Amino acid sequence: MAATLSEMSPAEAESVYFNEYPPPKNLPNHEALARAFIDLHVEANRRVVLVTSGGTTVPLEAQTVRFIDNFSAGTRGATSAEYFLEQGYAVIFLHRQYSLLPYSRHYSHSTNCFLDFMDEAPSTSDQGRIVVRDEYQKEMRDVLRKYRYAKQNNLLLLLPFTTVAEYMFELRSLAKLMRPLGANALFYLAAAVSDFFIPRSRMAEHKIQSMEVPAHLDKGSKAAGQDDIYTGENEDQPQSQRKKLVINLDPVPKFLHRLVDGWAPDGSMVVSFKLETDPGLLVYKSRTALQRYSHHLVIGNLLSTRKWEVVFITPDAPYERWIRVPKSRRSKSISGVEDQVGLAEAQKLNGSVLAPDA
Ligand code: 9Z3
Repeated sequence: MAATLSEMSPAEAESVYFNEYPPPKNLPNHEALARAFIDLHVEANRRVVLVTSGGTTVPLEAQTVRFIDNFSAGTRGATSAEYFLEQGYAVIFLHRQYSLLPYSRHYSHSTNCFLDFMDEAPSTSDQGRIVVRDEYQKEMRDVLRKYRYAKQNNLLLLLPFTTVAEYMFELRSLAKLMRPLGANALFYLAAAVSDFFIPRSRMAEHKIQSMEVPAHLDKGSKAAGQDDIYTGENEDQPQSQRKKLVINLDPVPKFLHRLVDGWAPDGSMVVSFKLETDPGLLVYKSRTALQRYSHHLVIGNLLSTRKWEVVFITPDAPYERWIRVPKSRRSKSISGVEDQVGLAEAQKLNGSVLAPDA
């Protein structure tokens, strides 16, 4: 039996994985944008952070109708990106398409529709003109100014991904392109990356069918192994006898190893996140990740408390440090978006500075 990717060395798994997929269509364009962005900031001797944000998907079909998604709204990544910009970093924001973005996140959340911030101008001369409601003027002006500043000074590059394979290709390319930055590069990996996937070789080409189709019409709608559990004959059969779908997923290779050891520039800093739901596992899993990949920091968080508390796991003392937003500050901001712990937020609360050379 052929070895699975998780049984191979990281370098071997890399070559098998990346050979199995065609590179994403947008990759050359994203690489060109990133190259120009990085050149600009190398020239300015500015620190550049790659922030990853949002969840990756795992398609069940090559022509994808169904997919498995990973939890993440993109709040952590988008919020942290704003703080990094405030600290003087240029930000490459590698995000799940349509997830929250820096600055616009204040007004784009579904419970926070931008229309609620607008009104028709009250004066007769301005009648019909749309304006921002008085109570939101100050906050929106502040957000707008920061957004404009980042845009006009070319400090924020937005690059979208959807699938876990796209994410991997983008991460690898961007890390390699960031090499000229050396110690001015920081990786802040907040994206929620799928742990399991269907290898391309086992993926159905077309939409997986829940009922048998005549063999001469079937151009590849079978999930690998689906025949084994087929119980139905045709559409007239009782519901209980229609086809089941059993999905058999392989572990996604852990490319953090390759990022730290191969792709990222020497001297750069790598921060990863660990998401758990069982409080008893969080510190153990975060510490294991740090030991396994030998990077600089793992920020652990629990699904249920992620907006208020995180734990920093570091290779040196203090090894484990909890950072909590005080109860009094767990209020909603004026725009209705909850504040949450981000890296820079943590810096403010603790007076520590996290930078590549810190
Ligand atoms: C996180 O733990 C993020 O903090 C959240 C943020 C996804 C919880 P939201 O976007 O949520 O604010 O709604 N990310 C998980 C990072 C992850 O999946 N890490 C992988 C791993 O540990 C790869 S580095 O294996």
